[in-house]
Amino acid sequence: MTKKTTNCLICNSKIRPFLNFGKMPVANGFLRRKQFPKEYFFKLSVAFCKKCKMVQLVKTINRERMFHKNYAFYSSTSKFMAEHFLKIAELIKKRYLKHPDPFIVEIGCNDGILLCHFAQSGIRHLGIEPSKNVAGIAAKKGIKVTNEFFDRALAKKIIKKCGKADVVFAANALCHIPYLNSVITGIKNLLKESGVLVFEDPYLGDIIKKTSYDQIYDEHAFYFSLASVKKLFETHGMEVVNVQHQDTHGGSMRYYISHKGAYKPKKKVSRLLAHEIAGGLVKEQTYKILAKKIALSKKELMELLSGLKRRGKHIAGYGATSKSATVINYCGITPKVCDFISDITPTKIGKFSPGAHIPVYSHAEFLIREPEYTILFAWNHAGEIMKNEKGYTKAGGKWIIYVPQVKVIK
Ligand code: DWN
Ligand code: SAH
Repeated sequence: MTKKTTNCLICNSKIRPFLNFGKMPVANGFLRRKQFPKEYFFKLSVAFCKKCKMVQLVKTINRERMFHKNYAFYSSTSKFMAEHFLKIAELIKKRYLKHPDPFIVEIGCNDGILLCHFAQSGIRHLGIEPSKNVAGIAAKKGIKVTNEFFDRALAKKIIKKCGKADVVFAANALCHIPYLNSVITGIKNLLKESGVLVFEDPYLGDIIKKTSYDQIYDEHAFYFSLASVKKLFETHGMEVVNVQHQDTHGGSMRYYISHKGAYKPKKKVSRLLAHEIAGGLVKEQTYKILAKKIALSKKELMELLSGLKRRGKHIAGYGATSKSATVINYCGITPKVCDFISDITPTKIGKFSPGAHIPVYSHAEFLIREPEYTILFAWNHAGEIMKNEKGYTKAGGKWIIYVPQVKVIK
C-alpha cells in the first residue's frame, strides 16, 4: 500500500489511500479490437478524509474521457429504475411544484428517464447532460436539455436565462463530480429561498455492509455518508432536512437539502447520523477492515471460478455494468474464465469490456449459448433479471453472485 498523500477534493486536507485496486481502465470504455493498443489505464485507489469524513478517489481522470458523445450507460435500460423515477417525479410534483409556473433542473439527466414526466405535464424544466448521445435521446422525448457539464458558471447562465429553480434534482450524478464545491455553490445560487435540492447516490453504509466494492470506479469520485454530506453542505450555508434510504443501485440514500433555516430538519436525519457514528462510518479503522474484506471477497470469487473452470464449466456474465469493470480487472477475470457478457445496450453489444476485453453479446446470444454458470454483474437489478430469466434458471442455469457474499444460486 502506497504511503503517498494527496489532498482531499472537498477540504484540501492531506489524505492517504486505504485501498488500492491497481491499474484500471475507464469503466464505460467499451472498445473494438483495433482500439486495444491505445486503451487508457489509471491507478484506482480510495481514501477517507479524517477531517471532512469524505470517502473519495485519490486520482480522478479527465471528465471528457468518461462523459462524451458515446457514453455507454443508458438509464432507461431498467424497468425497475423507470418505475423508481416515475415515483419520485410524482412526489416532487405534489410536494414542491404546486404553485404557478414552477421550474425544476436536473443535473445528469441522461436519456430523460426522470424529466420525461415533467415534460409530459408541461412543467418548466431543464436537464443538464454532458454526454451528447444520451442528451440527444432526452431531447427527442421533448425534454429541454443542455449538453454541458454543470458547475457554478453554468448555474449563473441558467439563472440569467430561466430564473431560479424550485427544485434541483440529481440521481447518481453528484458523486460523479470531483469539483463538488463549485457544483454546490452553483446549486445554492440557483435555488429559490424555498427551493430544495433532492439528490440520491449509492450509500456508503451499504457499500460497507455488503462489501460492494464494485461501486468503486473512475466515474464515482465520492462515496457519500450522511456524515460527509451534512458537513459538506453546512460549509455552504445549507442543511440536510430529510433522508430516505432507497433500494436502487444496491442501496442508495436520498438527501433533501435546503438553504439553512428554510425547513425544519426531520428527526430521521439526526437518527441516521447517530447510527452512522455508532457503525463506525467516520472512523478510519472501518475502512482498513473494509479493504481486508474486499481482498477476501476477491480470493473467494477467484477460487470459485477457477474450480469451475478446472471442471470444464462454461461461464458467462450478465450485465456489462460499470461496476463489472472493477470486479473483472481487480480479480483478474479473463475471457478464458468468462466467455462473454450479455447486455441489452445496443452500443455495448459487439464490443469488448474495458481492460480484460471480454466480448459483449446480445441477450439473444445468451439464450442461444445457455452458459452453465452466469456471473450476475448487474446484481443491483437482480429482482428484475431473475423474473425475466426464469426460463434459464428452470433449465438448470446457475447464477454466481459476489455481493454481499460469493455464492452460487440455483
Ligand atoms: O452511477 C452510475 C449508474 C447510475 O449507472 C453510472 N456511473 C453508470 C451506471 O452504472 P452501471 O453500469 O453499474 O449501472 P447498472 O444499472 O447496474 O447497469 C446495468 C447494465 O446491465 C446495463 O448495461 C444494462 C444491462 N442490463 C441488461 O443487460 N439486462 C440491465 C438489465 C436490467 C437487464 O435486464
Ligand atoms: N441520472 C441518471 C444517470 C446517472 S449516470 C440515472 O440515475 O440513471 C451519471 C450521469 O451524470 C451521466 O449521464 C453523465 O454524463 C452525467 N454527468 C457527469 N458529470 C456531470 C456534470 N458535471 N454535470 C451534469 N451531468 C454530469
